[in-house]
Amino acid sequence: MNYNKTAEILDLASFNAKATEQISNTQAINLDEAYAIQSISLGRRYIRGEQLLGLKLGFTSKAKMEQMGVHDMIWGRLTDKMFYKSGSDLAIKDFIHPRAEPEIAFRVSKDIDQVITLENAKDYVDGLAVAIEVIDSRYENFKFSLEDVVADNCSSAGFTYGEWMPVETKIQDISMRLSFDGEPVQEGNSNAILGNPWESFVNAARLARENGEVLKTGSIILAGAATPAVYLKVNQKVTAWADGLGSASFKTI
Ligand code: OOG
Ligand code: MG
Repeated sequence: MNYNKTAEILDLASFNAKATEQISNTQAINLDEAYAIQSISLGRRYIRGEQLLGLKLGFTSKAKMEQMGVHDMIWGRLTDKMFYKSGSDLAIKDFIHPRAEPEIAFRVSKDIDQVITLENAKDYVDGLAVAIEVIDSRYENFKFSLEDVVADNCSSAGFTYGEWMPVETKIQDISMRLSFDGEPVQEGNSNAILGNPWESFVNAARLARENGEVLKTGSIILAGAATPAVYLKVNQKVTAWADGLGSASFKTI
């Protein structure tokens, strides 16, 4: 397996918004190799001037695992190029086959340099927000194995979040919804995310630590979708809402 070549193929597929073949169709790939490829492909983004903004977890809900036919939690990196301010336009032509999913975002309040537990997690967060993640697999037909999707930075392509709410805001057992033009297209409960979305934050901190990434002050963590993702088309107002957190939106053009 040529890690650099595979990372280049995936990075260019993203850069040019043109799908590529699943790696596992032609080559054996294990999870360690997949994370190595993800890291190299992100290195190409940093060279182009992109900056790391945070991490996202994937497949933290059964709904997502079932939708995509995979079985394990994964993590990927978010950069400033993927960030859309809530209320802004998102151009479908910049993506291959984008889908949106409702999420919860955490903002890190101080560098995380030790093990985080559910008991002390709030000491490291100064904001919670409802978020929309836009995922866009670089693989044809949005089909992949767990290793394929990890190498592809877990389909990370875009995200937005609403207003930051205080860390004491309730995020367990709250209703969440994704709407297109005011019509609900997915509804769920935040406990679909690992039984408690704070578990996602604890896991993100652990995974970052295990992989030598420091979660710096101001980093954004996306907890993983509570519901399946839905394909986007042009000319839609896409809104995520979570009870007590408010809403976030963008318009597709
Ligand atoms: C992989 C990304 C999964 C989530 O929230 O579960 C993810 C994919 O479904 O393409 O972001
Ligand atoms: Mg997601």
